[in-house]
Amino acid sequence: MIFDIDNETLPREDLEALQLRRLRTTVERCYETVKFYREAMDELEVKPHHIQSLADVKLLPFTKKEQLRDNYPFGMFAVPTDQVVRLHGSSGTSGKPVVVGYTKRDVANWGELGARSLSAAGLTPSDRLQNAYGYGLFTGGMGLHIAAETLGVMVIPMSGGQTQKQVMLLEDFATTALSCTPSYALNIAEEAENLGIDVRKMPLRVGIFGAEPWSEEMRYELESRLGIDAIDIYGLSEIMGPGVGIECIEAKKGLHVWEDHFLVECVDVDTGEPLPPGEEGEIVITTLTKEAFPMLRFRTRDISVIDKAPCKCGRTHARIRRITGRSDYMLIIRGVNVFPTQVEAVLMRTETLSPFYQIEVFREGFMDSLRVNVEASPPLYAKGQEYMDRVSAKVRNDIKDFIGINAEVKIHPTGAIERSMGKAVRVLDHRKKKAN
Ligand code: DLL
Repeated sequence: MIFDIDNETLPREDLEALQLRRLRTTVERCYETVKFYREAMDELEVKPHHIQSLADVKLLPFTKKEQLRDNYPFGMFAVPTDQVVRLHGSSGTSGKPVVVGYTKRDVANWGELGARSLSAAGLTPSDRLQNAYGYGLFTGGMGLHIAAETLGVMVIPMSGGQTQKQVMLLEDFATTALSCTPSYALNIAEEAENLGIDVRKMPLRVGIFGAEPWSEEMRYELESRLGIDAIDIYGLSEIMGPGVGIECIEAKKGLHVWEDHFLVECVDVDTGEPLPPGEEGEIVITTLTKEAFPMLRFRTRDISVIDKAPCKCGRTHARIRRITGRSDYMLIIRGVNVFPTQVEAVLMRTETLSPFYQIEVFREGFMDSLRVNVEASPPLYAKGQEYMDRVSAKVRNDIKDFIGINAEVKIHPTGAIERSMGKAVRVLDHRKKKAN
């Protein structure tokens, strides 16, 4: 069902006219109220009135994550802090988070877009959503929570962790939808199997999975083990949180980005030049309605492709292809670009392996090397070392064939690889930190 039929099916011409109006207002507000934007625009000698068409967005400066950090905590806010009713933070690996503020209207818009997203994933008020994204500064928990409440779905605010209890409540509450990272969903599936509980026989029917890259092969794995439709949801704290985009259940082919609220571009990672539709590059987002934390041309570092072709679901909003990785997580192994999701795809196609893995990168002299750590399924492990060596040689060959790199493949006993409660750590990089 389409939650907001008028806006979600706007003819593209009207949608783009609306985007232009909102873009101009946003740029004016940013210029007038945020010192950082004013200085960055002055430096490029661009003024708000220069924005006459959507293509003029390229005149505006980019905003990078480092610059948000430099303005910690509230330097990027475009409203006085007494109008801010909510703070969230980006999941920074270390140091200070990027702090994002929301006005009352921002929170309400987030709820609306979240409701659109859940509805696109096939949820209706008769569903029950078990929300296993973490609650806290991370936007996942609160984001899905307000999405469900706005759509009128019963939400079970479990947060991440307590995996046995997650399984128990899925059963006891007859939960129909589960939201969490795909890696945590796998963890829940495993826990249920260990408890001898068949989730496929439960009412659970949809998974709302995102916050980390995952492959199409992972989708099949989750769909078959949990007996659900697994839907990809995208978002980032700097822009809003979950619900910037989502797949529709009708097509499951690309994520609709809510273009009346976000202007999305795809640019060349190295040059920053806009790319024609259909070409792969870095997604750049400008917010069109945010009050407290408007964002001009945020470099997401997420690699994707924009597709403006009509979708069979009837929504007119453009789609971005499943995000396979971030430009800063791309490994360059002896000149070959590798995303962890490519390795994931190969591993998942190997039936005797269990889908838990972690990649290590080493540097010896000037050479980078890769070790793929993966778990044997219990039947494979039972067959002994010699048999496992054969499987690891096969996987090594497959990685060479499909990705073009040599990697050591180490098969571990079941349970050896750390289980994720939220975003999985897929890569352990033992090289000295690259200058970036
Ligand atoms: O991960 C927001 C979110 C919560 C999205 C729950 C979906 C569900 P951050 O912690 O700021 O926010 O991380 C944002 O996560 O730039 C991507 O690199 C990655 N990411 C998010 N969704 C996806 C996805 C949340 N569906 C960063 N596929 C983004 C691939 C994703 N990567």
